[in-house]
Amino acid sequence: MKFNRICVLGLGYIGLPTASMFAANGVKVLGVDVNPQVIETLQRGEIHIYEPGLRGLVAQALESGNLTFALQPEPADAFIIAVPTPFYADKRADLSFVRSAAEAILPVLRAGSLVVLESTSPPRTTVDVVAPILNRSGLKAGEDFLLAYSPERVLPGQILKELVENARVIGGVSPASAEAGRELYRTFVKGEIHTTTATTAEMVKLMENTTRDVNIAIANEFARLADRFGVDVWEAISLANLHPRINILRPGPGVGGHCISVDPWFFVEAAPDLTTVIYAARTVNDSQPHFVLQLVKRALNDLNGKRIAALGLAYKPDIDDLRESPAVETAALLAKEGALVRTWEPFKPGHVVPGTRAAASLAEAVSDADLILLLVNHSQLRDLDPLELAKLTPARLALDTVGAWLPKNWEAAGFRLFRLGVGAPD
Ligand code: SAJ
Repeated sequence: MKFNRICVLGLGYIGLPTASMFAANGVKVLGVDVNPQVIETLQRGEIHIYEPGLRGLVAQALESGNLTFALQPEPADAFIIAVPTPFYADKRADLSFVRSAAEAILPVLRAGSLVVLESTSPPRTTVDVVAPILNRSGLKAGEDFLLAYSPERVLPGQILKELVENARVIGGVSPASAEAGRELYRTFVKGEIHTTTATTAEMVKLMENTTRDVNIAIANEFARLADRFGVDVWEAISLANLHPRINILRPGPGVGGHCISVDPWFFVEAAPDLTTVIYAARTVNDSQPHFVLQLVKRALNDLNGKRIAALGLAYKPDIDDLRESPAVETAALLAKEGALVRTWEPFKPGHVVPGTRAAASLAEAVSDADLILLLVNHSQLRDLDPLELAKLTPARLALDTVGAWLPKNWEAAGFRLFRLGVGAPD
């Protein structure tokens, strides 16, 4: 099958790199987004999201003349849906963006076209939600047009590399649909491409992120146990990981981001009777900011009026993404409990968490603090010299929730260092 012209719906963290990658590899691409501001920004040659290398790739795609933008799709050989699938407050999947993307394709769908859903979705979404919408065209999925599911699996911060190198799974509603998907992505994917059914491919994606969530939950539970039993969890994990078949992940203030803290709920919603472990893991990870709150209370006795410098707000190290961040939640919880919290996020200095104040610099954040709280393992925070920091702050208490700081260095600089997952020894 020949793909001369494709349409990518949704120009966020996945859609924009994907559209640009196809365009840079010689395919005519129409990038579609319902947000006029996004389209205007891109048409001006700017980009609205941060991802290393993305600006250059978009510029290259625009220069080639292959990438254009619009608010509505047009007829194409293939359509890729890469819109968000967030969840509602009660954790049910919000498929409204997937539905409206499918509805936008409806008027321009032609016999023989391929439609690929990339958005992370609950099991059976391609078959039970997308196919019925597209079938309203009078054409039938898997017979008159091709329909497949191919999960994005790229790691934020490394999207451009992983988009090309990662193995890719393409699940079709028919074998021909999966095969067409393989040909489409072969345009730029260097990793292996495996074909299967649409629902299998949906499950693969959810299983990957759920496994990571469960593994982080067990690490967090080990941290709580170590705290109770007077053990250093970081030492215990590194010793356990010497075993050839054990790889315990890192405890921390919780699990954030738009993927791992969201996707396991799709399984729970779809089959609540079968998801005991998955539900328990979500509960542990979601309650981890409350565990940190208890640690801060223990270090300061009483939170009321205490000044806390909260360092880092991103959901993980060395990125600027604050979505579902446990660091943000922890800062807000502390403020709610009466602490005076000043935050410092080096990747988003102006960002204000409700109830707290955003410092314009590290020095400002710590200038009158009673306690320094490390919430994200950003390289620049991990590498802070406690001797230098001691000159900037009256605080002599510090709490490390990510296993970044070496106790002997901090103690030598005059700090009492508390650490998540480290109980008081006998
Ligand atoms: N985290 C820990 N301990 C660890 C590892 C991570 O607490 O040992 C926390 C992080 O701090 C962060 C959260 O987990 O808050 C998630 O971070 P992550 O680096 O594990 O994953 P994401 O959400 O940035 O990206 C994941 C990736 N999935 C897997 O590694 C299985 C990525 O490949 C997916 O493409 C992405 O989700 C997605 O879009 O679904």
